[in-house]
Amino acid sequence: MDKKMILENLKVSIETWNVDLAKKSAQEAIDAGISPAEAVENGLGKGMEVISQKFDLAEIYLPQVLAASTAMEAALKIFEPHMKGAAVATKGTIVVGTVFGDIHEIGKNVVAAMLTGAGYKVIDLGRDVPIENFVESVRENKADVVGASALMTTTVIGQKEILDMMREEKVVAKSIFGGAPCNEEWVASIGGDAYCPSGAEVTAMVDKLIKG
Ligand code: B12
Repeated sequence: MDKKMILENLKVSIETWNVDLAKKSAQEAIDAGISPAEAVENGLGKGMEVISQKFDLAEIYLPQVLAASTAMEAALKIFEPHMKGAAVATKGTIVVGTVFGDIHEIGKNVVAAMLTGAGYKVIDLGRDVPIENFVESVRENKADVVGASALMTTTVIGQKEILDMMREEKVVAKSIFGGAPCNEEWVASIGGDAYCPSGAEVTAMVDKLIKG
């Protein structure tokens, strides 16, 4: 099967919340030498965009979004060992998590896997993480970078609260943010260092942040 077809099948597997197709196509992608970043960017992620549009138009409802997420997670599990590479963590330490009140974690998981694969020590705090836990973890682990995901307009404020608390407690690290309601203007307005729109770009962006 050619590369284009495999990417199309990955997309379709999410659109149709077909776990078996997601797993099968993920394995085919690996066998065909498609990188996990490309599979997410041009396959699985495209399927999730369709799900998102249909949800917006009320053509589908939450159970279908959840089913699509399950298919996405099943595919990511298959890619995971291939994202971990020969990671001897020497490049730096990054704390990541999804902010308090927000249970969306797929994007954050993609980012964590990409960074781990690139040789960073990633401390993944999970989802729905209290602000103080981000700050505490950065301090304890002497992290170089803090990264926070927020997927809702109601929770994106958590990204600002992390920076506010770090300033208050004089905890110093570079910061990078992402998620649907987040953009460059928002990150600039809260005094963050970088906005990252996708997992495909995160490694280069974090490399740049650390090099100063
Ligand atoms: C899948 C999904 C869910 C799944 C989540 C499953 C899971 N395990 O994560 C489920 C079904 C559980 C869910 C629940 C809800 N959801 Co929802 N969900 C989505 C959906 C369709 C896709 C998100 C996703 O996984 N995308 C795929 C990943 C790969 O992409 P991504 O998240 O954008 O991440 C990439 C980049 O953004 C970036 N990135 C993201 N974070 C970070 C962080 C860092 C540090 C960096 C560097 C980069 C980075 O890199 C990632 C990888 O490429 C979005 C739509 C959207 N436009 O995002 C709605 C969406 C986010 N959900 C929404 C809502 C309203 C909800 C619910 C409140 C629904 C409800 N009524 O219960 C609940 C949330 C409850 C809560 N307290 O959190 C709304 C939010 C609206 C708003 N207020 O802003 C959205 C926008 C849908 C919509 N258009 O209405 N959801």
